[in-house]
Amino acid sequence: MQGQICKIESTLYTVKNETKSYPCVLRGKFRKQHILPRVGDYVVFDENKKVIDEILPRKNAFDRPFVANIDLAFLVTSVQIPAVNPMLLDKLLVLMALHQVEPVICITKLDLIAEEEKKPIMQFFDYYRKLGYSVVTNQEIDVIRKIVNNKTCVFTGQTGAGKSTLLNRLDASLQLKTGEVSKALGRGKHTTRNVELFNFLGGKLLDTPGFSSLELTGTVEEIKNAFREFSSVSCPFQDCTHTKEKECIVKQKVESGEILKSRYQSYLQLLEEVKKR
Ligand SMILES: Nc1nc2c(ncn2[C@@H]2O[C@H](COP(=O)(O)OP(=O)(O)OP(=O)(O)O)[C@@H](O)[C@H]2O)c(=O)[nH]1
Ligand SMILES: [Mg+2]
Ligand SMILES: [Zn+2]
Repeated sequence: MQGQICKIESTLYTVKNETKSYPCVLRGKFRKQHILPRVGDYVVFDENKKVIDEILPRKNAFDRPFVANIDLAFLVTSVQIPAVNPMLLDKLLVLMALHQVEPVICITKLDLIAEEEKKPIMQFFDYYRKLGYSVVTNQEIDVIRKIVNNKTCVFTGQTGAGKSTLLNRLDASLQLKTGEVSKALGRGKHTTRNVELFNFLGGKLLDTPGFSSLELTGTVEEIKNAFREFSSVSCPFQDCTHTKEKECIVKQKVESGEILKSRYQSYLQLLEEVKKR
C-alpha cells in the first residue's frame, strides 16, 4: 500500500492514505543505508505489519526542517518578539533558491508595532517585494488561502514567529498548540516539537519547529546566484565575487543605498560560512 508520512515521533512514523492513518516503524535497511524518510515522503508500506518498506522518488528534500516534496515555503517572519532577523530571512531565501522551492515571506505581529515604527519595517519588506518575492501579512488569510491552493506548503521561520498561530487561523480545526513568548528574552520556547503534515484544500500544510539559527550548504556560485539583485549588475570582472575586487559595482550600489546593506552583509556572511565548510 502507498501513503504519505505526516508525522515522525522518534521511531514512530504516521503514514496516511486517502482513508486512514497507520502508525508504522521502518524496515531495518533504512538505518543501515543512512536514508531516513522525512515528513512529506510518499512511501510503500505493509498495512498489516505496519512497516515502511520503501521511499518513493522525491521532488526535493530538506534537512532542516526535515521535510520532503515541498512546493512552496512560507517564511514566517515576525517584526517583534522575536524581531526581524535579516540574516535568517536571507538564509532561508537562499535555501529555497538552492532547492528550487518558491518562497513567500509572511510578516506577523505587525499589531505589536507602533504606527510610526511601521514605515521603516515596511520599506525593508518592500525591498524584497521589488526583488520579485511574494510578501504577505498573517492578516491576509484569503490571499494566503489562494496561494496555498492545492500545493504542499511548509511553514518555517524563527521560533515564536507565529507559524502554528497562522495555521490555526487558516484551519481552526487544527487546534495546534501555540506558545507564550517570553517578553524578557524576546524569543519563543519551541512550542512545536515535531513536523506535522495536514491536508488542506486539496493541498498540504506542514507545521515545523522553529529555530534561531540555520546551517547552509552550497557553493559560492550558488549563493551569489541566489541574491537576485546581483544578476542585473555587471561588474568589470565577469566573475566578480563582490568582495575585495576594486571597482565592484555591487559594492558601489550598497554604498549608494540601491542595494540593501543588510542583504550585502548576509551575502558576505554566507560566503564565509560556505567557504569554511
Ligand atoms: N500580537 C501577536 N501575537 C502573535 C501573532 N502571531 C502569533 N502570535 C503569538 O506569538 C506566540 C507564538 O506563536 P506560535 O504560533 O506558537 O509560534 P511558532 O512560530 O509556532 O513557534 P514554535 O512552534 O516555537 O516554532 C503566541 O503567543 C501567539 O499568540 C500576531 O500576529 N500578533
Ligand atoms: Mg509552532
Ligand atoms: Zn562585483
